[in-house]
Amino acid sequence: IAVERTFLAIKPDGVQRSLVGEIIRRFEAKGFTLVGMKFMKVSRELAEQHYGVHRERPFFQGLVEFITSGPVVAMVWEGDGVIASARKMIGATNPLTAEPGTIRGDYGVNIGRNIIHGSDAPETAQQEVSLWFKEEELASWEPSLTPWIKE
Ligand code: YYY
Ligand code: MG
Repeated sequence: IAVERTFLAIKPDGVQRSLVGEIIRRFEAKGFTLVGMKFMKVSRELAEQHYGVHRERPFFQGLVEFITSGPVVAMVWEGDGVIASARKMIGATNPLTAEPGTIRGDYGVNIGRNIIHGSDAPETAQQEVSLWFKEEELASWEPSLTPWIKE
């Protein structure tokens, strides 16, 4: 069976605040595998597609403005249970209520500046991976540490 994959993006605030290394470090240290990454400006079209489910919400315009306001780090990570686990590591949507120890809980105070995006379910993970990455931009590889990370 195919390995589980999720889409993560360090938002413009995470990049501006120099949290890129710290955030990647957490997922590496956890034992997940990076299979795709790009540093990029997000077009309005991509932002609107990515956040399409929120189109009717009052915060939508501001969210699109924010996500297109500066470069982001778009990534695909692989591993058993990575979708739900990454959401836990990211923490609740509002950083003020996110638990300490989570990325949002440790580094944020405002719902509109919550540092990182992570896919919320298998269907959205698949959609978001293919929205942001072409198949040839993803590199599957077998880390030599695997036997030390899972039995
Ligand atoms: O998946 P997650 O990022 O935790 O939250 P969503 O409910 O999908 O909302 C997407 C995004 O929208 C959120 O990360 C911040 C922003 N947002 C907001 O600015 N104000 C809200 N009341 C809800 C969400
Ligand atoms: Mg969401």
